[in-house]
Amino acid sequence: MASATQHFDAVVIGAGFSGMYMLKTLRDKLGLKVKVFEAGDTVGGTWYWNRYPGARCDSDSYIYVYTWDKQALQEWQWSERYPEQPEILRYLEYMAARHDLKRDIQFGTRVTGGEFDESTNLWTARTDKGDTVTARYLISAVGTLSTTNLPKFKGLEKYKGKWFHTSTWPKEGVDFTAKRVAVVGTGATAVQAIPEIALQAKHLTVFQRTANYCVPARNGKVDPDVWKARKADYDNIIKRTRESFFGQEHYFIPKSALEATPEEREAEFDKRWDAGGFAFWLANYQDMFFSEEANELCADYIRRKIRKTVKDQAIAERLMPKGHHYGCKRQPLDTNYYETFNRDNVLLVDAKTDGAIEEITEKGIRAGGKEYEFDIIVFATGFDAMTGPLKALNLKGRGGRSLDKEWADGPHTYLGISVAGFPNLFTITGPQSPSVLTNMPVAIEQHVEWITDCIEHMEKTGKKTIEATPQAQEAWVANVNAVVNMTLMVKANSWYMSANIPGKPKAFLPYLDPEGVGGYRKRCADVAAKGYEGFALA
Ligand code: NA7
Repeated sequence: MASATQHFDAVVIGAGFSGMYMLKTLRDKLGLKVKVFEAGDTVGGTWYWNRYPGARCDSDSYIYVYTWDKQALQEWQWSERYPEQPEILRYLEYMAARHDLKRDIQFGTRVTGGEFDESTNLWTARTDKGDTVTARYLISAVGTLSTTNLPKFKGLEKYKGKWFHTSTWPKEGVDFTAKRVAVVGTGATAVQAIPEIALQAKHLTVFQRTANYCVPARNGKVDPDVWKARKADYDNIIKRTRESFFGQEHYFIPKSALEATPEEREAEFDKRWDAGGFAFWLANYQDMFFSEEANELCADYIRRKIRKTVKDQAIAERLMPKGHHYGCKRQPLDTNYYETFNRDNVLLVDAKTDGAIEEITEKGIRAGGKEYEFDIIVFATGFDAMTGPLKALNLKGRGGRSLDKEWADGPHTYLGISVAGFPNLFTITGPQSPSVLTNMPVAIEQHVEWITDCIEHMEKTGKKTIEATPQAQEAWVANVNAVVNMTLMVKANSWYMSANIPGKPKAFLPYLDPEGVGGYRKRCADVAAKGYEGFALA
């Protein structure tokens, strides 16, 4: 409902993991008047929208939680090693109810614009429902993977069947029974969805542009004794994950893969493969992300696993990643992914050997000169990651500057939290912060707590504005690039490198701190301790 302009101390955009906690701290810790706008019709963010079959978190459930409600940590019980989408949504509903968050969240409302007024030092935010509100602080909690990437396939408008994108999945689900289905994409999402869809569909065709390195998730029930021990140890778990490299309890082998004997290496690889999850990716030899030779040893191990799992060696060959390094794109976790290609009702169409997608036709997809007919097409083609959701807010800072123009060659931020020329704007898990390279709740809590302390400081000292200085911002951008340039990650055509969207300026989107998320936490704390070094306060 459109209403007269209302004023708040802070406006938060988004009610997923980030926005909910931001509301909690600003309202209940600092006593501010806060308004949250959320496009979905309940809390959840990523977990509200991504309802495709097989959707689950790739972090272990015991660390995929808020750590600030100690009672909830004891009370809430995850049912499996990796929480499934409906269960995460139930968890977030439970937390929203425990802390009475919904009363300050306006659902079904998307923020469509915002301007900073230099004469009043206030932000004005507008929504698609006609709201206009003002606030001193504007906080984006829009998530990193929330702007859908639907590639501009020629002919999609002609297609007579049904099509869906995994990131905006219908609430009522999709019935694949007796249907001929296509899945386009083989990223982390598709790797979760493909085995599930194959079980239901009459026939499934997978369109692969780049073969991925998948490692087994090894989901399942967790031993109740393990749960008990974890619950008793939560204080230490929290400390360890906060100080860790990736916000997970994974630690590199402090040795080069090249120093190990072949037998020793194989045993270490086996251990991580058998453990499942991100261990193979994030707890491997420490030079895996730096040395092509070390990396190739990991890549070769996975290729051998694919060869063993997939019966038809011609298909195995197509599924084997070649020409890009292991681990430099987001690691997909698989549950029967490679096994799915042994099924009679599954066909792989590989862009490199069978031909790339040329167009969508009335009846299906034409690739490599051949038309494939489908009742349903599922696009698992990912997101305009990290910068996409922020640009979509149409924010105007000092002098009417827009993020679009300021970020013409990629993001420019200070610490991934603040943008020069956009006073009192904070971006939770923004570009150039560790965010997607970590277990998200760890990164989110660190940002929310830092922003809360910063706003408390502003309120106590009577400061009206805080903004990154252009110098600090450019030094940060240089730092982000200098670190990642030492790794193999820059060579990948990944969404981390903005390479998944034609025309998107090539830039590394997150931040890889040399000391991990723990090191980044210290850096941010240090900035605050030095009176917000690199920021201008007025
Ligand atoms: P991703 O990881 O971006 O994967 C998208 C997939 O779609 C990937 O296999 C792409 O191939 C493929 N793709 C993208 N555009 C096209 C076109 N135009 N034609 C054919 N194939 C295409 O997205 P996900 O949703 O799987 O994962 C995103 C994150 O969500 C994930 O990393 C987790 O953090 C959660 P490509 O490899 O680019 O050749």
